[in-house]
Formats: sequence, structure tokens, C-alpha cells
Amino acid sequence: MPATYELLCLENPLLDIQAQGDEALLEKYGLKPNDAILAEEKHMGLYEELMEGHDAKLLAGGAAQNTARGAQYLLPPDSVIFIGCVGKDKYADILLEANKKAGLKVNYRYDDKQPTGRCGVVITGHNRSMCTDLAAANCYKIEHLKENWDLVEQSKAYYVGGYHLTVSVEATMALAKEAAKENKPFCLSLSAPFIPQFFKDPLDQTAPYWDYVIGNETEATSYADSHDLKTHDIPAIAKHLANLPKENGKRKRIAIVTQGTDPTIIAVQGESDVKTFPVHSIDKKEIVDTTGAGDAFAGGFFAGVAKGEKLETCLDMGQWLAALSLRELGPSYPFPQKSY
Ligand code: 26A
Repeated sequence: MPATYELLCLENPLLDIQAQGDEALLEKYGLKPNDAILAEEKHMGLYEELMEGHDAKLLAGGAAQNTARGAQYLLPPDSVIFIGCVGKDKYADILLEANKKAGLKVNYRYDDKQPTGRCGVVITGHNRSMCTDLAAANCYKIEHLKENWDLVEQSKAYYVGGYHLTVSVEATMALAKEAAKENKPFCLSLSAPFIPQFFKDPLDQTAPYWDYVIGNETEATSYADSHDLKTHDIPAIAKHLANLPKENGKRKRIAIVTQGTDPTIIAVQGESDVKTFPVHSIDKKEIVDTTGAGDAFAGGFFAGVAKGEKLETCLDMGQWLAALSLRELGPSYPFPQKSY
């Protein structure tokens, strides 16, 4: 079957409920200023409180869905498809609208009972605390992937957000194994410190299949701690990730660790030198919101991979898209479209 999509992305389609907060709000819900967590019962009041008392904006979110919109931004029409589970509600319509605007194809499964997942994003200064009630997103099952396996076969590369390890390890592994079997690139993001910390075993199960593994410095150090690497040196951690045992010997693994405004670190399997790559500098005054900057970087980077660009160009495309996203509210990209 001829390949139709350059990239298939799987993870949690979420609606971001984003607002300015303060210490009192963080304290009320037991949130750290800069974090991403799964909501518990005690957090359920947060979403309404953000909407009613804090003038929240409703924005399309979900980390890998942001990356998918980002990759599509840089690729010809109909290059990227995103899959995940939503509810039958107006929140799903907001996501569809944003995806349509970005030209992103989706194959949502609609759950009958659960509403679309929500991520409360509480901004305090330069920090943002994210608290996710997965709801329908948590209902994605391997059967849904199997029912749509033609899309998997029609895609040339797979990107799974590590956040999906909280939902379906089976679906993640099915894509990972298919990638190795067909010699297609399989990309995984570490997503948040709690993934290497509390989902270590599922993460380790996917590790042999990573052709690309991507994360930021806090996720890399969380990985180092949970795997007892006894170092917080980012280049050393990146090198470790790149050189873990690998299933598909036809591709060298590439590990990418972003560090905010500090240079991005890249380690290639079997290479002794770790590369560093500067970010695109942007005037502090121009930064509207950092939410989703990492997702944007991944989107730009994998658009480059899909185009077959050399590593330096892929990195530059990632930095370029991240800089654009920093100038927008939430995990968004500017329209009318800018070209790289
Ligand atoms: C399972 N969890 C916690 C999550 C997320 C998530 N996306 C998927 N699963 N927690 C936060 N996000 C998304 O991260 C983006 C910023 O990088 C938010 O929806 C936000 O758009």
C-alpha cells in the first residue's frame, strides 16, 4: 500500500484551560509552580475555578497533538495524522476547529460516556503548572488502533507522546514494533518528569524501539534518577539514552534534550562526541507564553526528519517553530502561515 502520511502521532487529545493564577490557587490544589501531573479527585474543582474566576482561555492542547499541528505547519497538506480519544462534546469541536485550521488530519475515537480530556494550565510568572483530567483520552485502547491499522500502514513514521504510557502501553508497543518491523522511524517523547519516575517499566519496554527520543532537561534528570545513573550531566544522560540496546539495527538512535534557552544537546548512537545546538534567540518582551514550546520544537524537528533533512536542519526547524510558538498564546502557531 502506498504511504499517505509522513507522520502518525498518537497521544491524548486535550483541551487546555489556561489562565493566570497565583500562589494561593496553587496552594489550594496542592500544585507545584512548574509541573505536569494527572488530576486526582481533589483537583476536579480547578477547571471550573479557572474558567469562572480567572478568565481562562480554552485552547487546543495535548502535547503530541500540539507536535502534530506543528509538524503539519511545516509540511505539505495532509502530511500528518493524529489519533486519540475524545468525548462527544463541544470541547472536541474546539480541538477539531484548531486541527482543521492547522490542516492536521485526525482520526478520533469518540467515547460515549466520558467527556473530552482537560488540562488545567495555571500560569504564575514564567512558570506553568499543568493538571490533566484525561477522561475520554484514557479510553483509547489497542482495539481502536487495530481497527484503524490501515492508517498505521499508510504512515511513514510514528511519534508517540510518552504521556500515552499512562493510557495504553499496548498501543504504544504496537506502533513501536511495527516501526522496527518495517524499518520506519519510531519517536518517543519523555513528556514530563513523572513519566520516567512513575512509568519507568512501560517506558523501558519501549526503549529498544526508540529511533528518536526527545525530552527536556527536567525529564532527562528524572530519567537519570529513576535509572540510578548517578549523574545530572545532560550530555552524559543523552549519551546513555542514545546507546541503550536497540531493536532495529538499521537506524542509529538519536537522543535530543532541550534546555529552555540553553543549547539543545544531541547524542547519536555509537558517536563519542555529543553535539550542542543553539536556540533561536528571542527578545524576552516578545514571549507571550512558553506552554507548548517543547511540543513545537518536536513538531519542527520531525517535519525536518519527514523531509529527509540533515540533522542540523531538523534542529534548526525545531528551534524556528519553538520561537514562533513562544510568541503565541498557548501551544499555537501563527496564522497567516510563516514559511521556514
Ligand atoms: C497525561 N498527561 C498528564 C498529559 C498532559 C498533556 N498532554 C497529554 N497528556 N499534561 C499536559 N499536557 C499538554 O502539554 C502541553 C504543553 O506541553 C497540555 O495539554 C499542553 O498543551
